[in-house]
Amino acid sequence: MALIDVKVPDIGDFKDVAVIELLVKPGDRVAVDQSLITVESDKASMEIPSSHAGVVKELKVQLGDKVSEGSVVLTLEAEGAAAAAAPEPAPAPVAAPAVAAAVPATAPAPTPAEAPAPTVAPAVASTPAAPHQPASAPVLGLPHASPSVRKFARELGVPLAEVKGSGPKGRITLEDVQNFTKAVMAGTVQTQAQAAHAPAPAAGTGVGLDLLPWPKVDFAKFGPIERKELGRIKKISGANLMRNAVMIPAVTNHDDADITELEAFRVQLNKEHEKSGIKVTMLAFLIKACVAALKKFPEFNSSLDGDALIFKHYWHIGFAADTPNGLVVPVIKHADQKGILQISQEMAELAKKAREGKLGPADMSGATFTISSLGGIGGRYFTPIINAPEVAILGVCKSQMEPKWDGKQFVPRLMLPLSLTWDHRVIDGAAAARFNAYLGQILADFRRVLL
Ligand code: CAO
Repeated sequence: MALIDVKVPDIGDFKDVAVIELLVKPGDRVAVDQSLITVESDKASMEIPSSHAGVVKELKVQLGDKVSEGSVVLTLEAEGAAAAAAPEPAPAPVAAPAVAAAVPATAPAPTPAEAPAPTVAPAVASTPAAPHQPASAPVLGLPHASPSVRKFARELGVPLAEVKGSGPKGRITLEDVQNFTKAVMAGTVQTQAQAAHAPAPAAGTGVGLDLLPWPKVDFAKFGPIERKELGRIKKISGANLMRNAVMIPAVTNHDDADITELEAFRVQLNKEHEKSGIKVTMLAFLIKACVAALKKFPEFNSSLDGDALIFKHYWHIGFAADTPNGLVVPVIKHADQKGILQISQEMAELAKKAREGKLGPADMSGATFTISSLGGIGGRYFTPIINAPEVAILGVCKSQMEPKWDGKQFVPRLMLPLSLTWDHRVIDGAAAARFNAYLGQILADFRRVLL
């Protein structure tokens, strides 16, 4: 094994720059171009890459040492071709530090008060310093932080450019990243990516909703009152509903489906299965019909992931259930693989569990689409709120006999009101209208489910 001295390569005009970070220690195995130390002048910081691959034997610098081109950083037990060859270090890597690029040679160096010292080290700590750039191409505005802080930020997904540094010359410290993360979690700070997905600001204002404070009224002034805390489910679902209502650009399409024949079939089915104890309601047919529509229009069975869509190749249908404690959404898993009777039976079991407050997290997770049926209660149409991260929800109201023109005369038809709410970031109005129309066709002639 050959011992090699790894030296500071050509770093332009900079001499006697301070070592501010040691990125490796004796015993570490390093690759060619892996960053070994960070040095900092009064204008920039940069990482010094390794010229060889091997195992670190001894560090020749300490924090605070001043180094220049040619200073020995460490000795390395070289591996591979370098070990067999002469132990002379390789010439300065192409990845010479870009410190010169940060401050154009002809431009006067900005004072700390004018501009924060730019950090020219690359965003990825394990990547060597950026190639030497022409002095006319300044790389300003990159976050000023050590590689370990940048690595930490990267692991947490923290956009460093948005973190305010509290260290010398605005340097971003580990604590700055931690504090930023806490603030985002607490909702007191929003990242630019979050803001991009947040609702548009009110007219004439900057970023954010800029809403009036909630009205504070002393109700007791007007009559007797009683205060009751919200139940656990209401508290949890309230926060979710609020987020979904505010963050999703939702649109609702209303339509009607002719279920005259389907209702007759349902009544017939219930007569045949009277003894089995299974009761088939319209909701079971709706679940099956929705699966068919979701298969035809897959974006309705997707979720947004940043700028991408995740298409799910499974069809788990949630259904809103009204319970004494509040609204819950149990999920029929793999509804595509189940028949009407099995779906009806599972729905009855889940609805019973829901009313008894016995649903577990597994019963309520994994939905790809939700149906909220008020059919057993009444109403015409409503605008259900999408259950994020799903992208659409179907609201159903009570069916009614209505006169329909068949071309020659008015005939009584049983019409089911449908209200489809969809996320306009994912779905367009035309697709929503087609989805409803297709759903209507299936409900009007359920044989189409087989197609
Ligand atoms: N049109 C006309 N009648 C309907 C119907 C419809 N669209 N849907 C159901 N019905 C009838 C049923 O056939 C049943 O009639 P019978 O008692 O004569 O047999 C009756 O209404 C009651 O049905 P159901 O509500 O017990 O059964 P379901 O399968 O339709 O619904 C469940 C089950 C759990 C979804 C329902 O009980 C429930 O909780 N619905 C409320 C959902 C809700 O709150 N949504 C709003 C969310 S937003 O706040």
